[in-house]
Amino acid sequence: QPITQPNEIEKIVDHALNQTKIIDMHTHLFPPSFESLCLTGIDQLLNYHYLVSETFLWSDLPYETFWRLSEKERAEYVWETLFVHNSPVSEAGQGLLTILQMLDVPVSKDLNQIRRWFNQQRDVHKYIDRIMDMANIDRIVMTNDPFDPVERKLWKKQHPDQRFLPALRLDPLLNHWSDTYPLLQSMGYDVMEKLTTQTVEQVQRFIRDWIAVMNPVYVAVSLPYYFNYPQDSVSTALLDHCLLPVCAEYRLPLALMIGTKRRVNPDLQLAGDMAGHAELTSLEHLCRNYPQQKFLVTMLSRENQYELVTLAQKFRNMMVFGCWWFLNTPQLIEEISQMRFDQLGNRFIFQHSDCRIFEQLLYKWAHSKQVLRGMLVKNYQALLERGWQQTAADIRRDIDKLLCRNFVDFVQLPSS
Ligand code: RAT
Ligand code: ZN
Repeated sequence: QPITQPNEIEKIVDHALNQTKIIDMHTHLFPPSFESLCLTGIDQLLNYHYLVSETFLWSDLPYETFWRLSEKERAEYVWETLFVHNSPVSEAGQGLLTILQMLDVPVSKDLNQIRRWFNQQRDVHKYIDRIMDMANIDRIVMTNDPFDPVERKLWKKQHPDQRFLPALRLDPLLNHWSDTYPLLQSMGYDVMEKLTTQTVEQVQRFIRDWIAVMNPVYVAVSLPYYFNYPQDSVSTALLDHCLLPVCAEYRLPLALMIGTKRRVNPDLQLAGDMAGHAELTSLEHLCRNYPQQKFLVTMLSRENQYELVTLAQKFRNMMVFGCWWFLNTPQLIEEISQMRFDQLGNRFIFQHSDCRIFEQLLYKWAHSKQVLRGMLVKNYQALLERGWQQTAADIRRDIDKLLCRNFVDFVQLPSS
């Protein structure tokens, strides 16, 4: 039945948004089998690096003193600073409130009372199931770092939970070769600083070995804002001779997350990075030079979004995804996604969460979907006004593409 009334659209969009199973294609989450890497609970939530950097804005506590505190004490410090002595209006602050509200946690300014609720959630498997269920998340793509010694060991174990899909993340390889080749040597790869034929073969062997261990759905790197390709540089050579040939061999998409400016304030540790304006010609070269290679692309700088969307229009081997990191706020999600709808139609991956702690799935997706709802209603009402015959099934299909299928089809993932 074609839709005839504008008010039908809201209902259909709401229903479809509630029903559609999401695949969260970039997170830092791990299932419980990854032991210490699987993060849940209020103290972890308060230690989120977005909240930590905000806390320091209100505090003259020496950085070292903060980092010497236990995780519990740091959580208390963040809580006192941002939630007791301030109103938590930032996106990360409101996000925590959304989590508490969605989980029905009795909220007061007394952190210990909130902790009591979280302490009662003893079965981590059931707890995670409940959160994924509430957020309607079907599958979660992890970020898997073979250079992290803790994670490397954990890959010796079996990880049977099929809902968690690996992504092989190789930042150190491409971005810090001079620190990375000694690491490769210590892992048994016969490499040297100069990219000799043997070194190239050994780096390829390293990538293949980890593909065999992880069976990733894609390979990923984040790249600095000054990333430049092609260039007479190690990172160009590593891309052309090591990474891209192995991706081609396994038909693995490469995710490029472009525009980081790392360690702007190293005292903040993980919270010390920011964004920089990047240059798009490099991406253009990659897409043109490797037409068979699929690239999943997101960029960190707001100022790059317009160029990115126009470039994405030119290359079908590129799929734009998500509003990354500092762009993951309602205002910027709306601005950026509307630009994408206008120029790409429904052919982009609406969002990824970048969650590090499980409960964050609740707020990141609730906030993003709230914005999406408004845009979808507007889009379909505009089509109706133009006399377009559309059905609920059309709308459901489109929403499925934005939240799941565009990714699944692009990386050629088997359906769950
Ligand atoms: O968003 C974040 O939590 C950042 O710290 C980064 O991890 C970023 O998303 C990345 O994947 O590099
Ligand atoms: Zn991330």
